[in-house]
Formats: sequence, structure tokens, C-alpha cells
Amino acid sequence: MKMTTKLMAGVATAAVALTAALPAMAADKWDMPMAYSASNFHSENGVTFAECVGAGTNGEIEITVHPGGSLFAGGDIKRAIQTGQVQIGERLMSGHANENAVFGFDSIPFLAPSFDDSAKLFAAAKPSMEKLLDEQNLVMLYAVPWPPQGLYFNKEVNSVADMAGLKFRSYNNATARLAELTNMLPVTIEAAEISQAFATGVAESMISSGATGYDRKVWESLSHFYEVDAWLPYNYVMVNKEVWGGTSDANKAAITACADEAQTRGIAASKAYTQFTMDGLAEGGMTVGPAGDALMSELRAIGETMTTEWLNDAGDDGKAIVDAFNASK
Ligand code: PCA
Repeated sequence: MKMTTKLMAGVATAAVALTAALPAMAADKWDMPMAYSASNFHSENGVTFAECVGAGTNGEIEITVHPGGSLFAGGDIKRAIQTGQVQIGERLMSGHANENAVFGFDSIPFLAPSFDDSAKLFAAAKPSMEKLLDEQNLVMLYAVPWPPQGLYFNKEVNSVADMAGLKFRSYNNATARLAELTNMLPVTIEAAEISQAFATGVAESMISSGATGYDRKVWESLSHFYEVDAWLPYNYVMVNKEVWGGTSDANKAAITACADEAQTRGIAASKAYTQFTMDGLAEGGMTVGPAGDALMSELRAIGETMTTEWLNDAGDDGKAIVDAFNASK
């Protein structure tokens, strides 16, 4: 169908009028990549946070959550925010320990193995984290720990010797080092990919929370989950510093309030998910229970080695975090 010139001019005029009206009405659209599956409690929390921001800013900022690594894979999310490819996103903090060991403060075996200790450790580390992130063009909005980390296997394991030669899925420096010290073979795999990795035998074991094993239905391939309570690693939501700087004070206040709520809600969900997901693993057919004493004492010795190594790598900042944490206990 052909439009008459007159009609087209009318359409053009209407378009101009619409465009002129837009700046006052158009929402700022922020994309928020997240690495973990939509059903994961961190992702659900992120969606609620995004809704809160929409409401709190009267629709001026509209956040679209992209879970499951669908927009950027976990390992690429921080860079995407730093470089302004997206405005906001979530990542596992210790995933950056290869850049700077300080980011791995939350993955030191047995340093802070409970929710209470983990909150104190995070408070001790927060100033260093904020400084580091600021230097990287990032502003942290909130952070939520995963449930305590335990060991998954495709067989019964009672000692470190039983682990030798297993292919071990790692997700950060500490997990790769744990594999080396237990004579396993580390292979780095994002959580979004683990069901497949276990199904195809690319990996046979991992350390993670009950929550991740539950989300990824690992009972289809694995048989044992040992509660080890090694550490509680944090996911954190960060925003590009320039985007943040360009946000009005009123909207900053609204976003900060939503972030505080998200942190509180996320911690509560993480606590609730600890038992819920371990029950789910058992219902899926896995053997779930505490690691035996012999295995625990071997793991503790490995933990001491890893603590010493981390303190060497993380220098004065690392020592200051651990000292502040110990003083707060
Ligand atoms: N789940 C994430 C990190 C820690 C956890 O419990 C993962 O396995 O990738």
C-alpha cells in the first residue's frame, strides 16, 4: 500500500511531536546480566530488586534481568559493566581472585564457615572491596552469600585419597587450588553448564552449595553430598560508576533502599535454602550428610595451607581484613 504525501507528512509531524515528548517520559533502561539460573534464589532476588527499583524511581529506571548467563557468561559480566556494555550486573566476587587475591577473601577454607561469621567477614572486607571496585569503575550495591560449601562426588568418599584423579569442577582460584591439593583435576565450568558437564563426565565432583546442586539437579549424575561448611562465597551486584554518577540523588536513594532490602532478603533466602536444598538433594536420591572426621581433619590441614597462601598473595589488605574479622568475633 502506498501512502499519500500528505498522509506521510502527517505521520512525520506526529513522530516529531512524539519524540519531543519522549525525554521527560522515557525510562532509563538498565540491563542486568546474572550468571545463575532464573530459579536460583540470587536471580529471584535480583528480579525483586529490579521491580523495587522500577517502583522506587517512579518508572524512571527500568532494570531488565538476564539470568543464567544469557546476556554475558559469568566470567564476562564484570568487564561488561566496567566498560559500560551494560549498566548493572551480578557476579561471584571470588571469581575475580585471579585479578587480585583480595577478591577471594570469602573463599578461605574454614575461616568463616557460618552465616554469622560470614557476615562479620564481609563487614571486615567491605571497605577494601569498595576501594578496589571504585578503582575499576564500579560501585557495589549489595552482596549476598551462598549457603555453606560442601563436596559433591559420584561415589562415597571418606578420605582425600579417595578423591585422587577425579575431575573436579572449579569456579574460582580457591576451588582450583583445593583440587590440586587433593590430587584431583580441576576444570573450570560455570554453574549454568554443570548439569551437562556431570552428565557427560567432563566433571565428576565439585565443591558448592546445596542450592547450586539442587538448581542444577545434579542427582541425575552425582550420588553424594558431604556437608563440609568450607566457606560462604558472595555474589554481589554492581553498577557502572559513570552510570551511577549520572543518576539523580532521589533515584540513588531509591536504589540504595532497594539494595539494602535485597541484601536482607537474600541473606534470609540463603539461610532458608541451606536445609531446603539439602533435603531436595536427598529427595533426588543422593546421600547427604556431614563429612566424616578423618576427611574433615585432612581438609582442615589443606585449609591451613590455603590460608597461608592467600595471606601471602593478598598482602597487607588481606591481613587487614583477617585482623578486622578476628577482632569483630
Ligand atoms: N554456587 C556457585 C558458587 C558457590 C555456590 O554455592 C557455583 O557453584 O558456581
